[in-house]
Amino acid sequence: MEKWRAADRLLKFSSSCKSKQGKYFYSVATTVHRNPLFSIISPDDISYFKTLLGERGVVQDALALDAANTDWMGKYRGSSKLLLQPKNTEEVSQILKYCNSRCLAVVPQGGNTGLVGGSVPVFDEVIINVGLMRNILSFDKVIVSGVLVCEAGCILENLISFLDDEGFIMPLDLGAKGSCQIGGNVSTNAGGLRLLRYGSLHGSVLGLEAVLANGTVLDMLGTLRKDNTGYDLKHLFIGSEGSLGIVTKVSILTPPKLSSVNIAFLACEDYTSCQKLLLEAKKKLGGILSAFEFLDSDAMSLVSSTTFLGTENHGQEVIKDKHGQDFTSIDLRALPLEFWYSYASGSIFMENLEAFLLHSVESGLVANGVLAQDINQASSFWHIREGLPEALMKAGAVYKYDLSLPLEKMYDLVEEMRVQIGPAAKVVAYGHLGDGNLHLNISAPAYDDNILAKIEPFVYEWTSKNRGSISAEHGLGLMKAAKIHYSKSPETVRLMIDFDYCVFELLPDTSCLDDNHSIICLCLSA
Ligand code: 2HG
Ligand code: ZN
Repeated sequence: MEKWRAADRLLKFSSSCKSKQGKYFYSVATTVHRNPLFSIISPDDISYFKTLLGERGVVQDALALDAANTDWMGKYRGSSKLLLQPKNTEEVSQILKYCNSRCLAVVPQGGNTGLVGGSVPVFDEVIINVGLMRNILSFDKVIVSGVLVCEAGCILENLISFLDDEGFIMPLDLGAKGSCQIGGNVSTNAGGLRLLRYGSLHGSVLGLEAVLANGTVLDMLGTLRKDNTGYDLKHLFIGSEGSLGIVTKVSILTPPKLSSVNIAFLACEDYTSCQKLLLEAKKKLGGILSAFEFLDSDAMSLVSSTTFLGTENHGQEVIKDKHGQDFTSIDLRALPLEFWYSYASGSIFMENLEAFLLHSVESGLVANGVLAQDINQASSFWHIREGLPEALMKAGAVYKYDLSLPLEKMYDLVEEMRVQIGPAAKVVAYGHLGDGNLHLNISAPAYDDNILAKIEPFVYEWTSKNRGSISAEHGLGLMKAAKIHYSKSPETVRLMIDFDYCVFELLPDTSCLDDNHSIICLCLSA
C-alpha cells in the first residue's frame, strides 16, 4: 500500500467541535487531526536528503522554516521541520520515492501565495519547493508560434517579462505574479485577470511533466495543439492542487503581443448597470475586450483609505475624471474596471472605444469614467484592483470566499451577507465580473467565531442553492476540502476518491473520508 499522501492521509477532519489534539483554523469550522501512521523525520532521513540534494537543498533554518510554514495571510500555520529544494525532476522523483518508502508526509509548495491554506503544511509535513527549478527550456516563436516550455519554479512575472521581450504575452496574469510560480499556477488552475480573453489553463497548457507519489515521472510535456491518443491526463493535474503529484515542467501556448492597450475605469450607479455594461462591452467590443473587472464602493473606499499604494491618496488621484471630479465623492454602488487590448491600429481602436464609452454614458449605464491617458495611468488603475487583497489584509482579519455564481445573482449574495453580518464586519466585494467570479471578502477587526458562524455555512448553502461553485479559482485547500459536497455530487466525489486510489494503487481506506464522505485532500498552491 502506498504510504505517501501528505494530503488526504495525514489529515482527518472531524465534526465542528474543537478538540485539544486537533488544529482549528479561522476559516474552517472543523478540526483536523494528524494521522499517527505517518512517520516523524529522523536524523537518518536528514542525512539521506543531504546526500541527495547537498546542504543547500536541505533547509532547517528556523527563520526560513517559519516563512515556509506560514501562508501569505498569516492565517494557516504548520510546524514542518524540513524544507527541501530539489534542482531537477530526478531529485523530485528521488525525494518522493524516499518519503513514500519511509511514510513521511509531504506538502508541495510554490510561491506560497495561495488563499485557502493549501500551500503550507498542516502539521509536520516535509515541504518540497521547486523554486530552484526555474529554467526556461525553450521558446518557439517561429515554427509553432508562441510555445513556451519551462520548469515549474519559474516566477510568473519573469515569464511575463521574458515573453514581452519576445513580442508575446502570457495568457495568465495575477496580482501575485511577483511571487507565484508557474507550477503552482498550473496545479491550482489559477484564473486571474486575462481569463475572459484567453480562457483557463486547461486551454493554454499544452503539456506538462509531473512526478507521482512513488517517484514515477510522467512525461506529458507535449507541445502539440492536437493529440487525441487516449485520455488527456495532463488535465487531471491542472487544478488538482498537488493531490495527484508534483508538476515539474510545463509547456504553454502564448499569444502574440497586441498593438494597442487601453483601460477605462468606469463608475456605475448600481450592479444591474454593471451587468448591462458587460453585455454591451461584449457585443460592441467583442474581440478587443480583454478583461472586465469589478469592485464595489466598499472596496473602493478601502483602497482610498489605505496608503498601501505607496503615496498617500494615490488611489484617488488616479481616478479623477476630465473635469477633476473625484470618483469617491459620488455615491456609487459599484465600480467596474475594464481593460482592452486591440489588434486594430491605434486610431480605429480608439474610435471604437470612445464611441462605446460615449454611448454608455449617454444611455446612463455609466455615471462617470476615466480612460487612461498613458501607460502609467493604465498601470495605476490595475494597481488599485490588484492591491485589494493586500489592502484587506492590512485592514485586519479577513474571511475570503471565491465564488462562481450566475451573473444576475452575484450581487444578491453580497447584499444578503451584509444583512446577515450586520455591523460586526464589513462586506467587501470585487472580482472578475467577466468570468462570473465574485471575491466576497468579510473584513473584521479580529478573527471571531461569532462572525464565522454568521458566514458559514450560509455562504456555501447560498452558493450551492444557486448552482454556483464554492471555489471559482483559488482551489479547495485546507479551507474547503471538506466542503466539496456543496459543489460536487456524491457520485462525483466518490469517483474522485476512487480515481485517487487507482493512481496510487491504494486500497480503500475510510480514514480519508469525513463524516459526509467528502474527499479530504490538501492542496498545492501557487
Ligand atoms: C484577485 O482576483 C485574487 O485579486 C484574490 O484572486 C482575491 O483577495 C481575494 O479574495
Ligand atoms: Zn481573482
